[in-house]
Amino acid sequence: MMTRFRLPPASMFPLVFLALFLVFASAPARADYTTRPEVTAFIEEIAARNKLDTAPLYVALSRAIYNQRVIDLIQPPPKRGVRSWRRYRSRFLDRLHVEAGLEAWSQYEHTLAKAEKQYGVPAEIILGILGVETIYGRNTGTFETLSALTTLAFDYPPRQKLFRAELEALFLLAHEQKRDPASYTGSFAGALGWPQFLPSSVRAYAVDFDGDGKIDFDSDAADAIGSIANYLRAFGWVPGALVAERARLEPGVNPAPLLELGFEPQLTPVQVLESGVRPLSGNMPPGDATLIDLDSPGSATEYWLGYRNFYAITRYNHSNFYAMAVFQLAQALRDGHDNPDAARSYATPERKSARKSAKASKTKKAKAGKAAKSSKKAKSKAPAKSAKQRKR
Ligand SMILES: [Ca+2]
Repeated sequence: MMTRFRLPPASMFPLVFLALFLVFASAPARADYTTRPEVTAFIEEIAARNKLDTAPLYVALSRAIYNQRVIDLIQPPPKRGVRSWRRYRSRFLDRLHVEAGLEAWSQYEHTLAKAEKQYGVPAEIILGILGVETIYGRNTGTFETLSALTTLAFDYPPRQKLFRAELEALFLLAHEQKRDPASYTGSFAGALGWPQFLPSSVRAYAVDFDGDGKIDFDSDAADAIGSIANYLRAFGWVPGALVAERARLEPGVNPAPLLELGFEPQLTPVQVLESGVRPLSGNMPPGDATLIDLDSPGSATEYWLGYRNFYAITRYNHSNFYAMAVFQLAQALRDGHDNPDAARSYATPERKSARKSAKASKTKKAKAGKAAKSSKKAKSKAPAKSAKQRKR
């Protein structure tokens, strides 16, 4: 085992020293961002725009440290895997999220009720977002926000505009909150605390919901709850209206032009029906809708109609998968809250159905009839659930 520690032959020394020199020579250049002209220009610009002193900005940015992991995480994977709604859903619709969500519901019942009353956003939707974002404060992220945002603002050109704006917002937030800009932690992309607001969203939409005189996303669930409700309301949440429901396409309908319309509901109820889309419930609610497709390899595409409130959830994260996971986790929590026995059975449907389908495919020929029966049963459950949702 001594070979591991054997010194390189003498002829290798110059190369070793060259390598070490390169490592140490490049490190300080990265370590101090304020040696870079684009960083000093940024400091002068935001100081002038916001009437801030430049000195604390220089101090803060000289302490920001390049983080390679932030760059690795922000980049899209080199081989983009096939998107799978089923796989995505199973990350959030599991026992952990449902149980933690019900626990949070009982723990923060009064705050959730107050938020629902004030902003019209149901408790389960707020909990759905908190669950998908951080499992109720358990995974708020350990990245030092100043360094993460500085890395993205100056060493990730594709998104530099967004992240320079967020870095500016972080300085303003720290100034307003009388905090050290280096005292914030969160996700690799600069999202903060329980609800994972970017600094600009904290400044625009966060509320001090427990009235203790400060906004605290690190340990104060009440501020997170009130701020999520305020955010959704600001993005058009309609109290008492539907979020989304399953739909089917009439035979021969090409969904592509409808899907191209994007996130924002633009189709009137009449246009939805004329284009050959049918809500499984049979009736179109008032208000505009958009068609949503949820693809999973090896399964038929699920179609849904998303309404204004679904759109509001996509403003939190611009993704149909995200908004649908929030909505379905919310439904599971509502079911579990209203009927604790249902919660126990709901907590593991993914595993149950996965076991069922694995079994069914193994003995596909022998039990073809039985498998068809069970999948029919699973399908017939969906409209029943959305009917329940509609009542709310
Ligand atoms: Ca507070």
